[in-house]
Amino acid sequence: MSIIGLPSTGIGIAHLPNQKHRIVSKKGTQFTLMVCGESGLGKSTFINTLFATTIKNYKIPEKRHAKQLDKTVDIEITKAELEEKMFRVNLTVIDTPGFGDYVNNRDSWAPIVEFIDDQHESFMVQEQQPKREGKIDMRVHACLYFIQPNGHSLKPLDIEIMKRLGSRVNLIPVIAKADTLIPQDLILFKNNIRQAIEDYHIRVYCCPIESEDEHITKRNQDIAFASPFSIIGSTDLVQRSDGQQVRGREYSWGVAEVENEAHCDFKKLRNLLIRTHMLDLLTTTEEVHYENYRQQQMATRQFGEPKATKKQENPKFREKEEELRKSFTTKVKSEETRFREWEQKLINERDRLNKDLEIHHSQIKQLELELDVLYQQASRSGTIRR
Ligand SMILES: Nc1nc2c(ncn2[C@@H]2O[C@H](COP(=O)(O)OP(=O)(O)OP(=O)(O)O)[C@@H](O)[C@H]2O)c(=O)[nH]1
Ligand SMILES: [Mg+2]
Repeated sequence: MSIIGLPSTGIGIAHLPNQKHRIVSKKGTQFTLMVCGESGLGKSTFINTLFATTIKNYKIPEKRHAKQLDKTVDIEITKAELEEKMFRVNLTVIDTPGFGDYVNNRDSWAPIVEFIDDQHESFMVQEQQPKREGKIDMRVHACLYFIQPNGHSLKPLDIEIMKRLGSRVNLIPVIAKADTLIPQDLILFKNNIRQAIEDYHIRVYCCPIESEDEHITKRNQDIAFASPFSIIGSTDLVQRSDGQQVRGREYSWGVAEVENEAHCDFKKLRNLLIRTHMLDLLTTTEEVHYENYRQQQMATRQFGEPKATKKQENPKFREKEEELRKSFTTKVKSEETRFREWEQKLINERDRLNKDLEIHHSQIKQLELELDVLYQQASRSGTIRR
């Protein structure tokens, strides 16, 4: 991890309201961002894009931070230190494996929810220690939930996961790969998502709007109006028709630009996260989400009592278990069939032997009768005595 000076536009902490700014700037702060959502929606690409566009004066930002772009299989943590006018932000970005890889997707979110709870738990335990300095704080301040750009609305799995996340963390829904939707469809899609969020009572992060400064109120309104934020991710520099090099994705019809507000809301989202609303995200995490967790735990546990380990099942293990159970059942069934066939064979053999026995019995009877007749004839003729 290295200290990286920011360009003059900075991360904006220097513009925060004075009092709060003084408190935070004294110590520097820890800001943790998490991305999650279905597999292949561009979460890892977004992280690379964020680093590449935020830390502008690093010589080769791609080389410094670029994550290998293949399927993310484990929770991955990337850290960077940002500095502006003597103010430090320790930025932590948490990449998570996408859902959608399991036969049974229902619990694929479990490790993510568990991770968020674990950070609250770990902070709470550290607060309960006699020595509270040097606490390690990885509580998630903002969780970006990537929505597939299907043009319809949220899927049942999205709704289920977003509900669970929204009650634990500042949840920020984003529309992935906005370059794949035409502008009219994007507007309709946004409206449908907003409606679903309302209908299903999903709790999402709403930034405060009112301010004494008119410009700030207007800016906040623009940010709030843009949600769910549409994003385009790319670290590639491509050439626009006017010859300018921009970050974006090249198509036969032109270039989809990451930082062009007419193409997507990446810039608004980045501003919200690390410029205009970072402090609000920090305070709501502390005062709302962490406090909720603390109160819930305190209601069921004694002070200092360890958390009851209700181990969440890992979906991968569950699949394996399901596979084993199926193969076991098939084996038992085939053994049972084999046993029944063998039993049937024995019964048939027994019947055959019984029949043979009967035949032999009747033959013996017949022979005895014949013998009797012979005796009678012989005794009549006086030759044989019985
Ligand atoms: N069209 C388009 N493609 C994108 C965008 N962002 C990423 N991609 C592409 O989508 C593919 C998957 O990107 P990743 O960043 O690996 O996706 P992910 O969400 O991290 O996937 P998992 O790690 O499997 O969960 C890559 O080929 C990216 O180049 C985008 O904004 N638009
Ligand atoms: Mg990934």
